[in-house]
Amino acid sequence: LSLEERLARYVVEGTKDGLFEDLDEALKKYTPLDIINGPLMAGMDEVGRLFNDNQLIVAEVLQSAEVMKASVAYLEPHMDKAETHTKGKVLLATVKGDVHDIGKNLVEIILSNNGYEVVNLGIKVQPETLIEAVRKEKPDIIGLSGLLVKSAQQMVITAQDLKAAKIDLPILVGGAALTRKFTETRIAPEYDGLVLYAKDAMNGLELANRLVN
Ligand code: B1M
Repeated sequence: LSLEERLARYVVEGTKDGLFEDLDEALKKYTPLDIINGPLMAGMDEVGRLFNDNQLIVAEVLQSAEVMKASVAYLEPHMDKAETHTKGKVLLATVKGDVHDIGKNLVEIILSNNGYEVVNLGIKVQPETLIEAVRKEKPDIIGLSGLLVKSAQQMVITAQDLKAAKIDLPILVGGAALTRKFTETRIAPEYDGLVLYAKDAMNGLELANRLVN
């Protein structure tokens, strides 16, 4: 197998035997983000497919998630860090009912490596918890992540609840179940402030940079 195929395989098989040596090897050729968005994500997509086909059980997907998390943690010190003043504060959450946090945590790493102060509220965050945190932390941007189809709907509800609480800070949304179209036609109309869709973590950083400048 090629290096790229081996990297994807660690994720699919949920094994770390040889993983870190291969990550070191990959770092000679690729940037950390290219490794994550390329072979590791390809592995995760395969896991999603196999799971959908009932060829994997949740416990196995959890092991794959563990490999992904360990890889991201291993690569993190190698990522570019901007030596800048604090650009702004971002409150991050995976929405109510959703436990997926690998993408959100990647967004946290990328934002904090690029001058943002990030308050990560974790997973299954109820709108009320988010509203309380907005009042306490006074962020510049609210970032919401969700991977389930029902999470997209939950973002609509969250936007309505934020609006009812008279909050109109920019919201950045991302996650596999979302699209730009859904964001623009279903979430944004329910909210007074801006709602922007980020297709990946880097795009999240670009949008955040545009928002705070
Ligand atoms: Co689940 N899961 N899962 N899962 N899981 C999916 C999402 C699914 C598509 C798999 C499938 O069936 N093909 C499917 C959703 C179906 C649907 O609703 N359409 C699914 C399901 C069904 C479920 C359960 C319901 C399974 C069950 O229990 N029967 C259950 C849900 C529990 C719940 O949430 N209430 C469940 C559980 C789990 C595990 C716990 C086992 C595990 C998560 C572990 C964890 O996160 N700690 C898991 C995993 C790993 C996946 C897949 C395989 C991989 C997700 C992932 O981590 N990708 C996933 C299939 C897939 O996506 N291919 C699947 C890697 C990550 C880096 O990508 O999070 O998309 P992602 O983030 C991307 C972008 O989306 C974006 O940036 C990142 C890239 O740079 N992004 C943002 C994300 N958030 C952002 C926020 C931003 C900006 C960008 O700004 C704020």
